[in-house]
Amino acid sequence: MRAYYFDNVPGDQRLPHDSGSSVPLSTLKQLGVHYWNIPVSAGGEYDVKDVDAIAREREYKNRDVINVSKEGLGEAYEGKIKMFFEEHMHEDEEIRYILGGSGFFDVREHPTDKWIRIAMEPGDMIVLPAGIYHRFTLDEKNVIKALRLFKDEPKWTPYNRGESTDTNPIRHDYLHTVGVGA
Ligand code: KMT
Ligand code: NI
Repeated sequence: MRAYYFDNVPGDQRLPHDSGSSVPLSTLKQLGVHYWNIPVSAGGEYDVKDVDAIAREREYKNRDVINVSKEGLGEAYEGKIKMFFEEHMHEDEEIRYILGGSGFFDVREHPTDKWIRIAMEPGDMIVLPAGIYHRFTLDEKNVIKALRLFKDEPKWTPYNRGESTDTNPIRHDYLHTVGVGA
């Protein structure tokens, strides 16, 4: 994993858009983003006990696997790719553990509103807190496979950023948690 400020240069979302300015884990932590590395072998194997330990501690009772690629998503591919890259929030955490391929999660820094790009590779596990504005894109390899963890029912409804998300109570709670207030 490497995190850096997005360069804001117009062009293909799949390019790195690396401004050259790295973002430390401590900054991500302040934004409520959690990160772990649990190694994944070249064959895609990992130690399930390590994932179970995090799942137990954080009460993620369920999990499934998503394959974001043309093959994995079929008809839904173009629509999903577009939806993932719209700036949005969720009313629950978004937890992803990368098993194969790679891609970028962009999260909004608060209060600067700068994009931080998080380059994810196999072994990287991330928790985006409920209420954070974010988006996702594949990189130029066009494939990522991830384990998704969730508490009960998956609540991944994306709420695109706008007036109604700015007043969403979960967003409000998030801003209080990061300590800058709404
Ligand atoms: C999401 O909700 O943005 C995704 O599931 C993206 C693909 S998982 C790396
Ligand atoms: Ni999301």
